[in-house]
Amino acid sequence: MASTFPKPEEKTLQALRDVANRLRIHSIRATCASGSGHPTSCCSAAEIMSVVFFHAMRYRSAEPGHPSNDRFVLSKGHAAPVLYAAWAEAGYIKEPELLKLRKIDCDLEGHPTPRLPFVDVATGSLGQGLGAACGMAYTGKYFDKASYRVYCLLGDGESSEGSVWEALQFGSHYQLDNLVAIFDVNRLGQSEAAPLRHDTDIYRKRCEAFGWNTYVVDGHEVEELCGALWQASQQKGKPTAIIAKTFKGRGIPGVEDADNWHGKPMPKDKVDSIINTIEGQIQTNKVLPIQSPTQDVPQINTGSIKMPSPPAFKIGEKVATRKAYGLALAKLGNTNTRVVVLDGDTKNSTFAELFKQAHPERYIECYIAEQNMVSVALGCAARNRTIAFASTFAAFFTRAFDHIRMGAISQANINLCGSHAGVSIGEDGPSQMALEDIAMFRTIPGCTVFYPSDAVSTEHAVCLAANTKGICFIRTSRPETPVLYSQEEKFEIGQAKVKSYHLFPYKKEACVVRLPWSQNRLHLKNSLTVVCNGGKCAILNKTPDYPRKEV
Ligand SMILES: Cc1ncc(C[n+]2csc(CCOP(=O)(O)OP(=O)(O)O)c2C)c(N)n1
Repeated sequence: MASTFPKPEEKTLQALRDVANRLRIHSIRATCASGSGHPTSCCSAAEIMSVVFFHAMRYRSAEPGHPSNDRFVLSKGHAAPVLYAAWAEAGYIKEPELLKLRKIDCDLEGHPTPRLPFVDVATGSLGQGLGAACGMAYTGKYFDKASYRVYCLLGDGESSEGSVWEALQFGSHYQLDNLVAIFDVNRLGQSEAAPLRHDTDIYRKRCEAFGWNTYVVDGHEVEELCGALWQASQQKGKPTAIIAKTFKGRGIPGVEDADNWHGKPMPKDKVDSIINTIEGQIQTNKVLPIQSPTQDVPQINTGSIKMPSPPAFKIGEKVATRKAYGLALAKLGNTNTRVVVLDGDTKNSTFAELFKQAHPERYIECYIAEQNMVSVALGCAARNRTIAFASTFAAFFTRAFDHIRMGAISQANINLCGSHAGVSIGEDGPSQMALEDIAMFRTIPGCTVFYPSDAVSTEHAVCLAANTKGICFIRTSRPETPVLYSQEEKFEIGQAKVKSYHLFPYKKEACVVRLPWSQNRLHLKNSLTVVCNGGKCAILNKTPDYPRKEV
């Protein structure tokens, strides 16, 4: 530690210890009342939470979603009760509410979701919080150019997830010195010890190798935590990792550091004596002042975005929909400076590069780490700070399915574009061919799926996606295809257009029809039912003949 660290006064340190013990008590009581939850995972993190929330972070406790506030991401989402307890200590949640944890009519869910204004991204599927925190830190540093900082708490067991290391790589590559990752190294996972147990030196070496400014501390010593967080605030050009050695179930006699206590509330007949023991260590009721944030976040507009001009394509002209996507993004970027684009080293295939050429300062290269790219997009879009579009081959989004699923639980507004859809990429072979993607995205609650059939409808899809809440998926194709629509054509979500259809004999009882817009089920005037997966559709009804019809 540098000698200039302004050591807090002893009474402040004691107050931080006391807050930590109150966080333990709240977590134990709440999980006991709900009969489920993870009190031991909360207890290991109590001092970390106390120091982060009541010493390091700057925020308005009455306005948890304020854009100038520092952000906190609880990546180990199962420790939600300690997060709720911190907001109760900060005065935002009323203490009795904590006892409604996990009840059907209470927003204090078992794992945090943005139903709560102090939660930016849902967590609970481990390994995803740091990627989102990277997106928030990138947005703070490069788009908002504001002084808010981002804190992320991870479990040690959680750090076995590869996506954690994708995020660590991203954080140092982009020099996110406004980002702090805190590893709660309590030795234990769910069913056994985490692989590195308490070997904090290996964590340190790994984080340093990933380019992070790294400190190892005793995670139950508030002074050490204050020191490491102060050091982090002084760092330029590197994110900070704090490896905090802790004990799971800290403070609970007979449970601390013991196996088989993960995800178990304390037995009801033992709770009073456990709480008495912890209360016995509390010396003060001192309320610590919370530092206010610097209000330097710019005013922005992320609603009602319009294209500056109609599509410039001519009917019959051959344009790949993937290229139309890139052209549309570049155009959209001209009208709104909060449009940002991410891609996973495929920008010359997805044509996201056309946006990069037009607006290089708003393009984020995420390299070949699709899970992290989705999480970074979620972080960028949190608090509606940006309108984020992220692209790769549609096939590769399938490996980020869980991140996309969590994005829906996060109520996120992000736009994903998958190129090289379907068999039309032919010679590249099946590894590059997106076949399952459309089914995958259609399982995501609230997701809008666009499968445009030409350049004009692609441009409209981009603009509609930018204005549509929830996750949007735009599916583009590699080959050049003829433009079908005029500049004036209007498009709406949920409305299919039948530009023309040609029924060709396929089998006696089925035909093939081409439709311009993705639609599940279409009842044509002549009462044929069409089931469509993208542009090619099968007619299910038996048809006596095979009409051709232009509409
Ligand atoms: C991706 C994923 N896999 C598995 C789980 C189930 N799970 C919940 S908590 C946990 C153990 C987490 O251990 P650690 O990260 O060390 O956190 P601790 O509770 O020890 O603080 C597991 C396996 C999960 N929530 N997410």
